[in-house]
Amino acid sequence: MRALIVVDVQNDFVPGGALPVPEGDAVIPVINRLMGRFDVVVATQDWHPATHKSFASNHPGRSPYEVITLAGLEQVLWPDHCVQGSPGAEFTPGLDLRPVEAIVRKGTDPGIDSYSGFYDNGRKRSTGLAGYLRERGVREVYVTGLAGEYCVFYTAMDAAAEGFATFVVEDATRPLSAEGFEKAVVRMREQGITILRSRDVG
Ligand code: VGL
Ligand code: ZN
Repeated sequence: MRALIVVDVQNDFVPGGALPVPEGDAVIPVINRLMGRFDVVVATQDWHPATHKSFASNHPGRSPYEVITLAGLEQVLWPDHCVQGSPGAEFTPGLDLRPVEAIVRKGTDPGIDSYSGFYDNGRKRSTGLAGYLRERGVREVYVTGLAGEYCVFYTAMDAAAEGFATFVVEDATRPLSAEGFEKAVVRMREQGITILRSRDVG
């Protein structure tokens, strides 16, 4: 069985949102077309309380994109985004949610960020996604969505570490920065992750 993981295709991550990924909306039709080819489709949803410590606004005197130490880890400070219940946290209206069987919300602990759909950034708390996928008989995982060098990258790395054969569909993701994504691709390949185009998904 193989699963499609749709990472964080939410209003705040597409142009017009609070933390827009350039061309982020371009992934939507590609993902919609892929969904029908998978046994299981799951989506992740960045879902922060307004008090979240990844928000620069919760650190007086700090600005977005500064880097601090949070829970012992390097933390980029972000503009407020994907606040629980806000329009920016909703999936983009163009994303076809009908085939999505499970939605994993992450980033709910105000004290730590959670880029991966599997674990928080400190690897302290599991979302249960790996167990869910295993129980569904999944062995191959295809990762898509936003942003390429953050939540897609961390989700793919954890999927591989959990023993899933892992693929990243490059035209079904977009990064915040091209250079950041190039580095992420090097690390993903080292981890045995395959980067492929949607037309090459059998
Ligand atoms: C993301 C930064 C902060 C992502 C989420 O979805 O890649 N990036 N929160
Ligand atoms: Zn976030």
